[in-house]
Amino acid sequence: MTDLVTLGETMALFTARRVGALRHARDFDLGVGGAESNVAIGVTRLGLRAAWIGRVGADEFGELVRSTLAGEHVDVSRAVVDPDAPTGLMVKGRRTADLVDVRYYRSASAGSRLRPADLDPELIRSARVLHVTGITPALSATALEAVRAAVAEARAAGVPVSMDVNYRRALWPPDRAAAVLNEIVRSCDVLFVTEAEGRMLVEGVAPAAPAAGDGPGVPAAGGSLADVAAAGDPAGLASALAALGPRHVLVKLGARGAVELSAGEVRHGAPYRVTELDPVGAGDAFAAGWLAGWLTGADPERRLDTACAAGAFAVTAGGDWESLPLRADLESLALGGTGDAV
Ligand code: KDG
Repeated sequence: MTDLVTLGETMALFTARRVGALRHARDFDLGVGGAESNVAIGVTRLGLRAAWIGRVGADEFGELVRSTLAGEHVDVSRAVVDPDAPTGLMVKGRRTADLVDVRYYRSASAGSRLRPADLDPELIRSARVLHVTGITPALSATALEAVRAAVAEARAAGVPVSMDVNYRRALWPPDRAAAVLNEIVRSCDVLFVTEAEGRMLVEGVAPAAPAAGDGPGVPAAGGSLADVAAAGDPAGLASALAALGPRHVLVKLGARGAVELSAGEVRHGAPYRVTELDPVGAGDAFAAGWLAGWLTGADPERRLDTACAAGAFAVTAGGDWESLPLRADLESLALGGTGDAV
């Protein structure tokens, strides 16, 4: 049985090795990245079973995507190889030592041609959770329909739906994103947002986050619930989002940790102090950590802590998913082996 089923686009990812303008990069690391497959890898590393549905081109990069996910024990048996479109590309540069910049070459890619017929309804019906993101609906009309169909299938079968908003400014404007994603949020059980994304959903305000990437995830310095409240009102935002339908709302606060609203109770997840190398993928790690805790019946404090620890781990090395933790890594973080819990 599959614990988590997800669908989306996974691209080949070129990462410049040297800091500076991309035009001066001389060599690149080649890997893969995709928000949904990052979550699938994240839960698999924490001992669960995950399946990824998506399209890749009939090319070397498509092979790379499938073999990388399979190598991480993600079930890719439903991945479609599309002979008529290439695998999408993502290029990651380091404009400065602290500034990661991400560019996409994915319009008309195989991944963006995902469609409802690519879904395996039986796989979705038999899963314990369906995880979707706000990236896939932005890729094309058929990809949006695929997300809608997957969510409808899950709901009809009583399978909980999890969604990470993952707003990507490079893909669509905030007003269109808010309108489309609001509809999906209403069918969700679990919702992951940054504060800016949450405001976009409830107020239609454009997130100030960068065009791509995950936002800062959950790295660095400490913060109490009072600091959190002073910096905005994440608990209030969580209630406004819960009013749309989700039973669990997770607001990611970057260096200030995270706030969860579940069953009317607000919890603050404390951040972990780690050295940040690459923030991209931290939100996916957070979602994977939370979902793994939820699916294994961890108590609410522990599952939120697991999410924060997984988010912290993800920023400690390059790559969108490579630094996702194993269970043993989480223990070492809690023991102070890799950083100081604050
Ligand atoms: O969440 C990390 C993702 O940004 C990355 O892996 C690629 O899916 C991706 C996207 O669309 O940005």
